[in-house]
Amino acid sequence: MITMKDIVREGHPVLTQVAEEVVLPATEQEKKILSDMLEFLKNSQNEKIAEQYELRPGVGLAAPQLGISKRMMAVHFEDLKGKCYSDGYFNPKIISHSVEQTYLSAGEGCLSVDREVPGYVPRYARITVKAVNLAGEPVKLRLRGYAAVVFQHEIDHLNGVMFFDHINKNEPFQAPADAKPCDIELTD
Ligand code: K3U
Ligand code: NI
Repeated sequence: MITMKDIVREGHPVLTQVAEEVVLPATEQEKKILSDMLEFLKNSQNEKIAEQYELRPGVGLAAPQLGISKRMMAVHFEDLKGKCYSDGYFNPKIISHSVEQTYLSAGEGCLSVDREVPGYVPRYARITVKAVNLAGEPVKLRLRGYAAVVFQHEIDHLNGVMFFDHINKNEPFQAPADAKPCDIELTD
């Protein structure tokens, strides 16, 4: 099973590289890695298992975070409406996105970053992603709000981009123009 000791930390060159496309159909070894990544996320959100193995909770994980420079990512979370996203993806690609941006009001964290980095991370509010899932099926996902943020965080890892690369250095808490946070219910 994957534990925190398998996760590379900032400063490792793989986190700044553009990962290679996976030649599809994926090999059994690639499918096993991706399903282990999904299992890690489930374990990390299970209180008992996380405590036993000292796992930090995560909602997403990308293969470069394991030192593997391939375009594979897994997610495991529920959005604010309770919709569940739990799968692994090969070669995810954002094929369209909104002009409107959003951000998480508490900023973002990363399992490869052992420190708090304060500031808003501007993200597209809505994206459409094409990928092949763990079952080998081509999928087209229309994502908004929190789900869009999680996928953009993970796809960034496949492009060698870290969340703090997006934070405004001079004004870290300056909200992107016309953007609303996606984790707070706004009444008007
Ligand atoms: O955002 C996290 C979380 C964990 C449990 C419950 C609710 C939220 C933990 S940080 C996280 O999951 C990163 C994982 C990473 F770095 F390995 F990719 C992904 C992330 C996506 C979007 C926003 C913040 C963090
Ligand atoms: Ni991350």
